[in-house]
Amino acid sequence: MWNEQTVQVIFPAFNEEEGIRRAITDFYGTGFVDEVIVVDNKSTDGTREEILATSATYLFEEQPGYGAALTRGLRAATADIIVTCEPDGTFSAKDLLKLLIYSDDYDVVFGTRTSKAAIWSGANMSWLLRIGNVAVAKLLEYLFNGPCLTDVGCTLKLIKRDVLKSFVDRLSVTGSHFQPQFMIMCIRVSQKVIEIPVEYLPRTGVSKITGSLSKAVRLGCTMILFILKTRVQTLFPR
Ligand SMILES: Nc1nc2c(ncn2[C@@H]2O[C@H](COP(=O)(O)OP(=O)(O)OP(=O)(O)O)[C@@H](O)[C@H]2O)c(=O)[nH]1
Ligand SMILES: [Mg+2]
Repeated sequence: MWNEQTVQVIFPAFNEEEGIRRAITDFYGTGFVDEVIVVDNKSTDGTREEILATSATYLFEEQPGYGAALTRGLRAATADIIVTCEPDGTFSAKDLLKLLIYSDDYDVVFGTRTSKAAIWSGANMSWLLRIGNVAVAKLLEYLFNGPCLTDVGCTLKLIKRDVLKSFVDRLSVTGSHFQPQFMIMCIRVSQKVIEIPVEYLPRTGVSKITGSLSKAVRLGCTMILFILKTRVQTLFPR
């Protein structure tokens, strides 16, 4: 609970057996979380067993993809405050408090992993990945008249239920470029959106999205095309 409001944390999980239990325990350990919901995206390792050994709620998502898993969790969420995160050790449960404090004044709080001082040694945030993230975030910021944005891939975000419910049924990106669509929808429905720096730690387990340079570049291009296409579509509403 935070100021009389219920708090749920959603983790998308695809083969995260190494870090999932620790992530669940850490978030419950903050004392602010009423429920952790983990969306198992057809994991083939021991992720399911690890989740079931905790008090987290287990959901199964058949459709593969980072966006599909997150969307499933967001549609199931019922709390006043909903937080999304990854169970791969890259985020610190301590940062939940930062997001909650901002939620007193904002509807949506985006984390950013591109603040140099908060990037831990060994974290997967190369110079190129950092600059690429900032550049794509600036494109989104300027085209959609958003707040200062410096990251388009950070899963650690907070959103109030009323804002989420106004667009959750329209989320359609099932793949790894889910975040720009989520961010655009937030910016379009609320003036009270802010981005804050969060800690970015080394990963536990195997990287699935930005671990290789070619995958990261391809994802960056997909995000740019998505942002441009969405901006054009907003000029000609159906
Ligand atoms: N890639 C991928 N991730 C999924 C899927 N379903 C759920 N996830 C989860 O989504 C999160 C993002 O994937 P990551 O592999 O951590 O990708 P990333 O955060 O861009 O980069 P690294 O943390 O450096 O690997 C993780 O928690 C995954 O377990 C899926 O189908 N594909
Ligand atoms: Mg990750």
